[in-house]
Amino acid sequence: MNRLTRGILLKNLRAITQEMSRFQSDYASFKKILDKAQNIIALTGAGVSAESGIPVFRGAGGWWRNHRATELATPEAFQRNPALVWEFYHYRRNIAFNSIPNNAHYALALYEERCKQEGRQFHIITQNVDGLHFRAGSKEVIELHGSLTKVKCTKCKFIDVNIDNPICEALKDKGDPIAKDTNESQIPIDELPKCSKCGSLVRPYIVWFGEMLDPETIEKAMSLVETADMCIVVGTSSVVYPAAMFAPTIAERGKPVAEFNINEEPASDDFKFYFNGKCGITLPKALGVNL
Ligand code: BV8
Ligand code: ZN
Repeated sequence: MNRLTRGILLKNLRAITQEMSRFQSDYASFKKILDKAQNIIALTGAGVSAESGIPVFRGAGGWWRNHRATELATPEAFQRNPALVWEFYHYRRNIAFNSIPNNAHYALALYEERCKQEGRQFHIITQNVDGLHFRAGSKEVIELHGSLTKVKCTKCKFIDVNIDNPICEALKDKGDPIAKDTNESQIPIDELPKCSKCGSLVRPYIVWFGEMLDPETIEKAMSLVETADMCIVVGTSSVVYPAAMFAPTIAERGKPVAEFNINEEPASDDFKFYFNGKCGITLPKALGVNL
């Protein structure tokens, strides 16, 4: 091979590896900084549960019948047709309760354990409502948007844990995500799930779009954001507020943020590390946990 071709080949190879490394940080340098951090936050989104088979919120996974998931996750939708929204949440409860945590969940739970032994703080702030972090063994978890395992009474506001599946007889075998013809739901309102205290209609204990987050929850999350000296962002499109502002706030304070996503590009140039790939693979490697 003559010198010219070799030169061109080498230049191209350098460009490709440059491009690749633009979106693949060095695990060793990340680990060095991570193991010195004292107050670590892991901010997770639907992507952390994707390898457990739970559909993500946007893109193809974000549809149910011919509704966008984000249209059904609103108080207006529940007001208009509580049965349809309950069919959607029955579908989501059914998937979540029949899914198991994946290596990304377990890696976070093991790293929390390690931090506890080393006297360091490690908290998960999740946008997810599937409960898989708890099921993987994580203890310090803030569920920003509520949980599919709970219901809230529309009248007396009683919040109850309820993992019955189906949650009521009328929802048995309902919630088929493909059935296009049943755009509305025919279940009579008095057959929908009821409050164990006052017998009124209950709703999923979920923060819907346009609803305020629970003040205590947001306060706890914000105080962790203010003291964090390291943040890992796993499997989120970073478009939903206020969760989407946590990692940039930490980056603005000059603290390292590491993003784990399958996307081509990092969500923000201010993030110090970016690990491209399925988080079930990249996260255990980056946290140095053996599963
Ligand atoms: C609020 C519960 C104050 C539902 C959710 C106009 C009017 C009203 C409000 C607003 C408005 N404009 C803006 C707002 C605020 C609004 C908002 O942010 N809207 C966005 C869409 C612009 N926020 C709110 O309404 C919040 N409340 O602000 O109160 C207020 C009140 C009134 C008016 C103004 C302000 C409440 C937000 C909570 C909504 N509820 N969940 C349910 O789950 O049923 S949020 C919902 O989206 C889910 O929780 C989900 O987790 C979350 C975020 O999505 P992601 O988790 O990021 O998931 P997504 O699918 O988007 O991305 C997945 C990512 O994973 C992708 O990047 C993908 O590449 C990656 N991935 C996939 N597989 C893998 C992977 N990565 C790694 N490995 C893999 N294997
Ligand atoms: Zn009640």
